[in-house]
Amino acid sequence: MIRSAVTISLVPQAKGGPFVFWDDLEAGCRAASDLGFDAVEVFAPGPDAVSPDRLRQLLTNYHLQLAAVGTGSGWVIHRLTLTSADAGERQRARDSIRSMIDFGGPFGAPAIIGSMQGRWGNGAERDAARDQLRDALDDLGQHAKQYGVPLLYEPLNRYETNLVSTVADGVTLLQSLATENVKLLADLFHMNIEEVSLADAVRTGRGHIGHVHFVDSNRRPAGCGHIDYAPVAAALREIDFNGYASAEALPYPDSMEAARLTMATFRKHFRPA
Ligand code: LER
Ligand code: MN
Repeated sequence: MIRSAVTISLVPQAKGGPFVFWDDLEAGCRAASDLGFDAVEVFAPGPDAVSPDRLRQLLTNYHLQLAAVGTGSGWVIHRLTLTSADAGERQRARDSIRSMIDFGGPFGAPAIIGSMQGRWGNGAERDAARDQLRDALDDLGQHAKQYGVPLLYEPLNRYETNLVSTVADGVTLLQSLATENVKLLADLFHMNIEEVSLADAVRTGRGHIGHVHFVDSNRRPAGCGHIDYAPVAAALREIDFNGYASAEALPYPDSMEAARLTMATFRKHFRPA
């Protein structure tokens, strides 16, 4: 069954970014629970921002799962990527992601590699960057295995990376890895920019899609742009996707309303009466 999740950002440097709830983990969990979400996806400044005990207590109190954890603070705060021209930066990027895998893993939550993949150029050669990305995904994917969770790799639109921007290229990348423990994150905002057909792209990702960022064409909450969700939802069911549709969207018009609008669209397509 496809489950619902909503993002909570605890990273002040990410202000203006596509996260529904901000700054206050408990308030975000309470709102998510009140609105009927199954889970929260947490974007934290690092693995020490929230103690595991506190997180467990909040998840228990509000009857929520941890859907996934972001790793992008390594980029947003420290400007690290897995494909930097600088070997020390690449190593620190890997260490930073590994620490987030260790944070989410005990909660059954996979870590997401999105902006931490970086891009080639600026001193980084294209083929070298691709090799570095593959090597890091193999290493970190295997590391995640001990927790029984995959590592999530997210193709991003052309303005955010020049490495992998479509589901098809993501599948090709995954097939070139030694590990089978890396899954794709299909973000409907990025896909709306890059794919010919969202539903066809979902079908191309059969067996590889592990998580969905559920958001509209303009990065507002699902239902506030021009994505036609019916064929996307049908394709996700057709490929037997049973992960999270997680609202990574702008807090438009505000956090609470963004979460409410997302839930209405989620229910319409994934919980029809
Ligand atoms: C970035 O645009 C994005 O979609 C995030 O999920 C990446 O970490
Ligand atoms: Mn995303």
